[in-house]
Parts: sequence; structure tokens; C-alpha cells
Amino acid sequence: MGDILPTTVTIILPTRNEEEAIEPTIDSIPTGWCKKLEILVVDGNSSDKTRELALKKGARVHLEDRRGYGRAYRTGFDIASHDIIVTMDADCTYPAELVPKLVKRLLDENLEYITCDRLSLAEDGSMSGLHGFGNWALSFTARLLFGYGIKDSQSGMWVFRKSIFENSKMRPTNDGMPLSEEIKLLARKHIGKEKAIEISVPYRPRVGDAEIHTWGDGWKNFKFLFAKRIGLNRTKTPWGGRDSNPDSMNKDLPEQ
Ligand SMILES: Nc1nc2c(ncn2[C@@H]2O[C@H](COP(=O)(O)OP(=O)(O)OP(=O)(O)O)[C@@H](O)[C@H]2O)c(=O)[nH]1
Ligand SMILES: [Mg+2]
Repeated sequence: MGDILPTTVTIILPTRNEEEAIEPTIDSIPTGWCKKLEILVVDGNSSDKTRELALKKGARVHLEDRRGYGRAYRTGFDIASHDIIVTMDADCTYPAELVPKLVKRLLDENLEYITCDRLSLAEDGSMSGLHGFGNWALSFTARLLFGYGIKDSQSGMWVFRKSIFENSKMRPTNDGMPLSEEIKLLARKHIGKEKAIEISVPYRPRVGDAEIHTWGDGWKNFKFLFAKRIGLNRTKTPWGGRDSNPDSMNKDLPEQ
């Protein structure tokens, strides 16, 4: 890409027992293309070597022992050091090599938020038939209920300015998997179609075993959509990390 982008970027990777995939995920992230790059692993108390391996790779590791994918992000968004936030699973499924291009597009087009659709360019074996159907059904339901026009409501790759959370209405409330659909709904509602866009990226087979509970998580995602539609979704924990969470940046992360 040549020139260094005039911005600072935090890439957040939520992890829960990703010892097989964390190193190749971090290795796949290009370096030297923006002013400062922070790789922030928000770990949900993994019982394997995830935190140790992430530290060895030079990542900042924050321990968030409250369970949940959404919980990890509601902490990571608050503690991220830099101006632009990029999110990905720590399982080698998302195209990390495209991060510089995506950030460049956000800057060049003066966008606030990009979500990356996986359904159009998913590679063979990246989604089981059941997951593919579930993703389609959830995305279809979200479009029907909210008319917000997003193809892939469950994608976990977003590129956005940290400043979007200065508007407290933009702060997602869900501590579980539904945070993924919630942040896209909020972006389209509060930022709008012009500055909160969706683009298609490749999606690859996972490295390591998922902890996702297909039926349980699918059901929670549906319930969230209906609850949100009628205004009954509730926040269980407050926004942001706790001061007591250990963080390698403060040098108080216990050995794993
Ligand atoms: N910190 C934290 N991370 C989590 C938790 N649950 C899942 N994750 C991480 O969040 C990311 C998404 O979870 P996945 O298991 O990949 O879910 P998924 O992408 O829907 O399922 P696959 O398609 O099988 O990958 C992964 O990097 C997980 O390690 C949790 O409770 N806490
Ligand atoms: Mg995944």
C-alpha cells in the first residue's frame, strides 16, 4: 500500500480457548501501515494457553472474566487505545490481510463504520449447512423487523472510529453473541446508510474448535431481535472494563 496511513488503530480479538488459532491470527495481521497499531486480545478466562501465546506474539492482553462475546467487546471498545477499531474472531476465519485497505477506505470516504459481509464470498467449508442457514435466517429476520438492509447480521468483522461511542446511544448493550447484530442495527439507526456501510469480504474455515452452541446462540439471537424491536432488551452489566481487570499493559496479568 506504500504510504503510512495517518491514523492509529486497535485490532480487538476476543478469545476463549483459542490456543490453536491465536498465533496464526496475530501473524496474519499486516504491520507497518499506520502510525500505531495495537493488537488487543480480550480474553474470557481461557483455560488453555491462549493468553500466554498472545503475549509471546506481542499483543496486549486484557483479562475479562465475565463470560460472553458481547461482554468482551463492551470492555474492549472502552479500553482500546487508538482512534480506529477493527474487530475479528481469533480463529483465522476473517481476512486480516484486508485490514489496511478497509481502514484506508474508512478514511478516504470519510466513513464512520464498516461491517464486512461474509455470506457473499464465503469459501468452501467455512460454514456448515446449518450455520449458513442460521445466518441467512437471522439476517433475513433482522431485515424484515428493522428494514435496515444489512446482508450479514452476524459478521464479526467491523472497522469504525472509536468516537462513535461518544454518542451513548451507539453503545451496544448485549453481553452475548447478539451484540454482533445489535451494533449493526445501532450503526444504521444512529449513523445512517451513507456513513455506515456494508462491504463483502472472504470468509474462511475456522482453525480450532468453536465453543458456539448453534441452537442456543441462534435462539438467543432471534429472541434479541424481537425484544429489541419492541424495546424490551435489557443491559445486564455496565459499559466498559472494570479497573480490577488484569491487563498486560499495567503489568498485572497473572501467568497462565
Ligand atoms: N473473551 C471472550 N471471547 C469469546 C467468548 N466466546 C467466544 N469468544 C471468542 O469470540 C470469537 C467468536 O466466537 P466463535 O466461537 O468463533 O463464534 P462463531 O464465529 O459464531 O463460530 P464459528 O463459525 O464456529 O467460528 C472467537 O474468537 C472466540 O474465541 C467469551 O465468552 N469471552
Ligand atoms: Mg468464529
